[in-house]
Amino acid sequence: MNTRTESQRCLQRIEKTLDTETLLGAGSASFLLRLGQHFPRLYDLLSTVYQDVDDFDLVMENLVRILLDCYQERPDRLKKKDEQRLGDPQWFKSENLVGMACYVDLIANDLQSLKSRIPYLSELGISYLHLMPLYKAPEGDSDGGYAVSDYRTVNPSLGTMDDLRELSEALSEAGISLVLDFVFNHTSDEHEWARAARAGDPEFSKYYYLFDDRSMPDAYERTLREIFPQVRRGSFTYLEDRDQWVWTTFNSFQWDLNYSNPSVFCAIASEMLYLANAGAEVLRLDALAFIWKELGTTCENRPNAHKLIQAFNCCLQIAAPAVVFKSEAIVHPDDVVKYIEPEECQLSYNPLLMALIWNSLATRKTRLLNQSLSHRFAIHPDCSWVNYARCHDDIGWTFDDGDAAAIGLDGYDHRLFLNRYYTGGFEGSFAVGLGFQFNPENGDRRVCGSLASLAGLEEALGTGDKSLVDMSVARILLIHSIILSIGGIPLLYAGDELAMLNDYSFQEDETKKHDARWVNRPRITEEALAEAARPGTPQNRINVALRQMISLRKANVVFGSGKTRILPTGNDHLFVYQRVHPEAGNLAVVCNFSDHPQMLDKGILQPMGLGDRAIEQVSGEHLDLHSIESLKLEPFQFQWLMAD
Ligand code: OTU
Repeated sequence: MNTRTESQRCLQRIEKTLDTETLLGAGSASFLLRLGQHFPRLYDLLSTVYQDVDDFDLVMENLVRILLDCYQERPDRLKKKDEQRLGDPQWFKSENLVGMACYVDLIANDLQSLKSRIPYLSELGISYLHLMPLYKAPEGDSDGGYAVSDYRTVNPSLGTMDDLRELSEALSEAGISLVLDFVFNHTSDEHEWARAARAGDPEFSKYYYLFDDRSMPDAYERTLREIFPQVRRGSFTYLEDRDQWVWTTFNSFQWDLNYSNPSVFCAIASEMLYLANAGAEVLRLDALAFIWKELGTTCENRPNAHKLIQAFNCCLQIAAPAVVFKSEAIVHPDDVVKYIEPEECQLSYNPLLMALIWNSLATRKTRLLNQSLSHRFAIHPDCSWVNYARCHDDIGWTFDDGDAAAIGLDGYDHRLFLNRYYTGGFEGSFAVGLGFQFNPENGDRRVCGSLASLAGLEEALGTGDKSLVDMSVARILLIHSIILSIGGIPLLYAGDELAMLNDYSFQEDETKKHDARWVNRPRITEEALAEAARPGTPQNRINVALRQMISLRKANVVFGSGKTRILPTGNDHLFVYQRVHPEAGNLAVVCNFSDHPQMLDKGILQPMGLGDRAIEQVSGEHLDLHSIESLKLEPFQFQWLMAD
């Protein structure tokens, strides 16, 4: 029997047990319709992953019951949103979307007081708000909330689930989409599943990877990458009380879930839909690359990880279709794009653009940026990048060594240089940053620091040299100009709109001092807001210009649904791209990464359809393109050009 008929047979059986008559009467018609539409695919995906499971039909029956329960619990407001989004599936491609990521307790005190920050966010133009994990988590170090002890309970210091629901409604009324983390690779060791496993419960022991001796951990570690080598060497943690080893890719208190067990898939699907029903419009798939383990491989980006993510997406299509996935794959660019499909993740962080912007600032050259993006920027037309320069994490240099080799760079050496450049080991560097997770085995390390400090503002303010301050301001605006215009959802990290510097207070905190990423997670203080509001300060110049760029973006569809073309310039310091839109016309963005003026040959601009006269959108300046031979760009200057 082929899987199509098998799935039909299975669905018919399940529908019989569901009593569809009553369901239709109870307003579940659209659920049944969508179940019929998506069940064959869901069956197909899961049956290949779980082909060795005996009672597979029972797994499917259990899953459909979970989906139905979640659908029935879904608030009417969100069911309306489902219909609305199904009619406008590309809503996230709108120029109107501008994102921010923040910790609830660092931008406000708790969920209640965050409500009073909505006017601030709206006024800045924010329409997509990622609240860092706000769930119940261990006291003390919880990896910034990424060790979840209960997906259905808000961390008591931040409020309650009702507060979260209320906030999501208030955000929605203000036109802001709520983004929540779906931390599904691991739970904290305090999650009730982990506690049960630790107590020897046979069912929950199968939720994790527990080993009685080192033989399997050793076998796996032969091919694993170490993610947090400064926390603990290897990827396993010894549990003294049980005399067992548990798989912990990240911190020792984050236990990896065992997705080879279909009960884990079903249990997590239920938690996922609970978050969807709390009002999340986007779920950020944390550490999604790691969910499938296979001996003899890196246990990252495995084909079955993709199948599982697609299956989770299928569950959303059936029970909460307003919700989209954002991939957090901070991995090799070839692997990043494999998660980006309408049926898998509609959105994805763009870690390559992020890393290459910092590379170009350090080297003043755009060759690697051009070389890489010219063949890597284009993704599925129904999906979108989330472009960011800084986030709550470190910077990893995830460019491709082949792209580096193509312009004569050795990837390994170049990463060593970048790490030195951004962590104080390179004389003359403008950047102030900290190293993160040094691995003595391969010399690898990553970089932490706030956007403003890494771009030179901390150093410049320290010297008091006005020209250095001006340069760092220009660098910071250059970075923002790119993420706002290159195509995709721009995502600011809270505090970057105020050009906040590194926050070293974590070094005094016992629960944080071993994790340098806290240097780039500042508390938004009244002082920082005042500094950015005071005319003439560098923070104010940045804030004012950023606000202006955001409003320009939101006023022109060319920033939304258009297409991007990266253009070679013949000048190693310039980065030029074009946004093409059938109705709005073309936008040409030209960026100078050099600390010297650079000339852009007019021949590059000519085919962009700007005509003889152009307007630079930010300054409003008119340019006569007819009478010039080349366009002059000041150090770190950018221009957004459109036909006059
Ligand atoms: C994510 O990042 C989160 O963004 C981190 O804040 C968490 O600590 C982590 O997962 C665990 O939940 O290691 O340094 O290669 O880079 O998934 C960041 C992918 C991380 C990893 C990424 C991970």
